[in-house]
Amino acid sequence: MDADSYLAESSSLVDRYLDQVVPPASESPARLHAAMRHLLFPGGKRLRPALAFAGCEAAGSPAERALPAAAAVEMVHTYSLIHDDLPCMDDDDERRGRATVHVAFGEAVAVLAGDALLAQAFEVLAGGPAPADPERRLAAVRDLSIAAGSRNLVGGQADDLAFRAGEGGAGAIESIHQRKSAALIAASVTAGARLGGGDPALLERLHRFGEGMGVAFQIADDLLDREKEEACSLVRVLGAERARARAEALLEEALARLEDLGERAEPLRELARFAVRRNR
Ligand code: GRG
Repeated sequence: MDADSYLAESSSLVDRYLDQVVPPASESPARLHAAMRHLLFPGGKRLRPALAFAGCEAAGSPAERALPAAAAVEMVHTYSLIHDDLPCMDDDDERRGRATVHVAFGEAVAVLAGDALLAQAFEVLAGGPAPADPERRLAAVRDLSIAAGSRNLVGGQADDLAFRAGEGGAGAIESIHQRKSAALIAASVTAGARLGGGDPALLERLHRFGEGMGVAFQIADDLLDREKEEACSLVRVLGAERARARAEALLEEALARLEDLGERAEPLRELARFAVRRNR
């Protein structure tokens, strides 16, 4: 099992499911539904769904059981990308190799498409057809709400927008990475493991694994995107070499959290190595 084939399988599994649960572009309001689908398909690497499947397997269950979690985390991620690209935030024209949603559909529709994806992610997680006891569903809904809220994704984005180079060092930057990207990564793993029946001790370990690999993933993203010259980037304050070393150290710590889990955690290990050492 290598990360590329796991990601490819995860994509086809989650894409079929997403296609069923996200309203068709033919359904009214058609322009809104087309906008919701615009960035969702064909999508990106589908790393977060893959992490939900791998979390489920680490808990000893077949990956399919995590489908509602896998779809929900990708919907939240896609909403965050749509809003991040808006003129009032990063003002980007291109994402995932195509026009951003506000460029293709206008700003108001892009805001609404993001809003709808966020809301419907919770509908999918709470109500999808795969079997899981209601308490586990509820806990997964709570994990995802916490990751998406003002203490994590939205708050991290707020601090990122306000961040000025020179006003914060590596610690402040890692705190933003932690909230803006690692929290959703960690919630992807734990929501999948919850639907897979993971016990509290495993969930705690997986959460810490996800947080560490999530920060390392964001550092890798900054290394890939060096020409953007982001203010909130560890590469800017530490230089590329030390930033890469920090990402590797975080990866090793994260992998240590999976010790003793044997073969069933192999997909998580492979995905973590991919996320930190990738070139895309
Ligand atoms: C607007 C609430 C709100 C949040 C925005 C997602 C985000 C926060 C900003 C986008 C820019 C960015 C660098 C975010 C950090 C997370 C990250 C590296 C996103 C890109 O994730 P990938 O590489 O993308 O998994 P694909 O397209 O492959 O899914």
